[in-house]
Amino acid sequence: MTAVIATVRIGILLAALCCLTPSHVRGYVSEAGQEVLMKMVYDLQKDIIDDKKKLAHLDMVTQELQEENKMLKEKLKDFHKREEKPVEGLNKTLIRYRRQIQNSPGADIFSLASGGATYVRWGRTVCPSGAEKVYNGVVGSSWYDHNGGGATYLCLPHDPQWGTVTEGYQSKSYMYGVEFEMYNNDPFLKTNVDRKITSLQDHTAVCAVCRIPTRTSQVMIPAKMDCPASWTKEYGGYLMSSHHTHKKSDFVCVDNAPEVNDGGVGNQNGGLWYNVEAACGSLPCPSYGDGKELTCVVCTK
Ligand SMILES: [Ca+2]
Ligand SMILES: [Ca+2]
Repeated sequence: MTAVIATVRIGILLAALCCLTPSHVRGYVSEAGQEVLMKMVYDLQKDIIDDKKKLAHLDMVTQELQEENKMLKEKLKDFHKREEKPVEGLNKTLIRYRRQIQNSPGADIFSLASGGATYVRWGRTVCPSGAEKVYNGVVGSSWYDHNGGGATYLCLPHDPQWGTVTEGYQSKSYMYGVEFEMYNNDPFLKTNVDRKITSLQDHTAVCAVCRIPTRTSQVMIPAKMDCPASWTKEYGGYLMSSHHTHKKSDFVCVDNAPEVNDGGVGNQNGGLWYNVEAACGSLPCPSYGDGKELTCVVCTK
């Protein structure tokens, strides 16, 4: 636009000067003055012509650059189109091959390179199909009302090995067994306990440490019963944790149909497991709902 305006202005000036001849200035200035003036006019006309040429050249360069820019944009668009399709296809092929490998006989050979994935199956003594059991045991934690000690739940083996032992209590940090505290709220299936058991109340909790040799990642997802696409569900159940008036602990995913340690039944109250219920407020409702028992699922990939 600036170039166009400049061209128009120069055009007008040129038109005015092109008609200026010695006869126009004769009679107003001396002969010498006329000569100087005409030379100046001549030089100015020459400069204007040069500038016009330069402007025309700049117009041409601008036009060329605009065309080149348009062409580059088109090329970039084509490039993106060509690149997206193969990457998408490769991802799908990779997922398909990974599944084939994981499900093929002798797939555990690949675990030598991959390392496998481990997780605790809270509430069970056995591991899901495809997983190997590292060991099973009973659940341990701090006393439900002690301020200190550990805040996590541990899967304690049945056959502990001891180092140097000093009989009697000296250290002031303790480990207790964990039992279910259900009130009248027991969402668990009873398919893995004695038929006479109608509630898990006061039953000692068990656990198993499991390893999936053919997968390398594991995650516990709260408030879900299914795993994301391309992940394998190991087990699902309900979230449990300590009572809100007791001391803080972590949240664990307890199997949907727990087993219990029959020898450990009784209201002994070491560590205590309570079902975790949703509470609306900062938690978005109605996706969540007041008093609903939160589910959970453990997935591997
Ligand atoms: Ca109890
Ligand atoms: Ca409830």
